Parts: sequence; C-alpha cells; structure tokens
Amino acid sequence: MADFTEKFSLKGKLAWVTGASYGIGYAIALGYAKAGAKIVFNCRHQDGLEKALENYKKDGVTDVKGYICDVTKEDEVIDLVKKAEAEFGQSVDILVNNAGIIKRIPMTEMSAEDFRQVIDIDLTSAYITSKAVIPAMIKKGHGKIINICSMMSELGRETVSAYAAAKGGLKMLTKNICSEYGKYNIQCNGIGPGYIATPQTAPLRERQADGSRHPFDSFIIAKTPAERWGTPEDLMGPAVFLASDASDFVNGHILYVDGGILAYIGRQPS
Ligand code: NAP
Ligand code: GCO
Repeated sequence: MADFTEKFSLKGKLAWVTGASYGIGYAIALGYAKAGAKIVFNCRHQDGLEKALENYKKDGVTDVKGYICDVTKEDEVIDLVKKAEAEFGQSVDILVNNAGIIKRIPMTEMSAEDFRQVIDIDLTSAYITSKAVIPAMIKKGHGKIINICSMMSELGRETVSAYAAAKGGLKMLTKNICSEYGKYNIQCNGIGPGYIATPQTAPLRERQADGSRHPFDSFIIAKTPAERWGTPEDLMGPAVFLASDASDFVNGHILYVDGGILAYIGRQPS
C-alpha cells in the first residue's frame, strides 16, 4: 500500500470555507492549507477580508483567495463559484459551510425578522452553496461537503431558539445531501463543535466586574469533561479527516468535537 498517510492529504484540492475570515472557519482553512489544499474563503466585510488575507499570509498560506459574498444571496454565491473556478482553473472539491451567526434572545421577545435572519444564514445558506458546487462535483466524480453544526443540533437552551432550529435543520440537511448525492461519490458530513473560544462566544466568557468568571463560563467548564473551552485549532484535525480520502466511506455523520460535553450529565456535587 502507498504511504497510508497520503489518504489524509488534501494536495491538489480546492477548498471553499465560508465565513473563514476569523474564528472556526479561519482555523479550518488554515488546517486545509497545511494539508496541501488551495483555499477560497468569503465574508461580508472588506476590512475583515483584508485582515484575513494578511493573517493567512503571516501563517504561511499563499494559495488563498478571498471574496466578499453574503452566503444568503444566491447570485453572489454563483458569482463566487464562477470566479474561483476561473482563477484556480479547477472547481471546488471541498465545501465547508461554516458562516453563521447567533442571536441570543428569549423566543417570545424575538422578532420574526431576527428569527428568519438566523435561519437564513445558518441553514438556508448551506442549501444555496451546496446547490452551487454539487453539479461540478458530480461531473468530477467526487466531492466533500462539511456542514458546521453545533451541540444545538442536539440540545436546546434558553434564548437560542432560532439558532437551535437552524442547527437542527443543518444536521438533517447533511443527512439528506448524503442520501441524495452519495451515489456520485459525494460525502456530506457535519462537525458539531462544543463551546469554542471565538468572537461568537466572547460574550459568554467575559470576566465579571470583580474579575470572576462569567457564570456561563463556569457552567460550561462544569459541563465539559475536558474542563476547558475548545479552541478553533481543536477542529483542524477532524475537519481535515472529513475533507480527505480517508473518510470516503463516512457519510451523513455528525462528528461532535466537544470535549465530551454531549456525553456528560455534568460535574456532580462534591
Ligand atoms: P464567528 O467568530 O462569529 O465568525 C463567523 C464568520 O462567518 C465570520 O467570518 C463572518 O464574517 C462570517 N459570516 C457571518 N454571516 C455571514 C454571511 N451571511 N455571509 C458570509 N459570511 C458570513 O463564528 P465562529 O464561532 O467562528 O463560528 C463559525 C461557525 O461555527 C458558525 O456556523 C457557528 O454557528 C458554528 N459554531 C460555533 C461554536 C462556538 O462555540 N464558537 C460552536 C458550535 C458551532 P462577516 O461577519 O464579515 O461576514
Ligand atoms: C450559545 C453558544 C453555542 C455555541 C455552539 C455550541 O450561546 O449557547 O453560542 O450555541 O456557539 O453552538 O455548540
């Protein structure tokens, strides 16, 4: 057998990670670049795009292009796919649906507009981007789609009704893309991060005025066997595995990268 570790290589692949200007998406794209892939990423803000390109360069990533594209806008997504194919001379091999937002508002106080915006960005966008890349994957005879789900694909909590609904839907969209396109050698899986230290969760980790931990921070530490928040870097290996040939018979699976939180009832009273 050729060097088995080559199965985990992404050499020659073109990976598009949505919302990879910072946070989890940035770490996944960086991991892909270190595994040999060329990188496409997008976000909505020019300053974020430029800062990200600087950071990619500092981190040694040279084969990377960024585009301003709102993943909820089908015309912008189609335009990005066309531009990326023209500039890289190949179609997208790996799509990571990472872009996402959260609004923490009690459901009865949340406007329908806010609810719909979360669904649009966190769920509908994955349908739009996947629909844009699957035809070329079918033509090529292979493709990888990875949807960034959440613990809220399995559990609820106060104030995140729209987010949980979207991430639960994203889990089922993952299984449906697997079901509908698996015969074309397209694998669609999910990654379900636990609580990860990024700008999205910064409000949950803010130190209190007296310097003590945020109550939610202490709550998560007590609920996580690893007794720590995850880092975006914790997701790099699982993401490379699901994007590589090593996972060609893994399909419709949600890989939880959560430090064990979903398996654990929580620290018992001492
Ligand atoms: P983040 O730090 O808030 O980053 C979100 C990224 O998505 C940014 O690059 C943002 O850039 C981009 N984005 C947002 N809306 C967009 C849109 N409509 N079109 C294009 N880009 C858009 O979030 P994160 O913590 O890294 O989370 C990334 C993903 O992981 C999300 O799907 C999140 O739900 C999921 N997740 C996070 C955690 C966690 O604990 N952090 C855990 C589980 C799952 P712009 O604002 O410039 O567009
Ligand atoms: C929250 C957090 C979570 C994490 C993640 C957990 O407010 O509960 O933001 O939703 O982002 O999704 O897996």
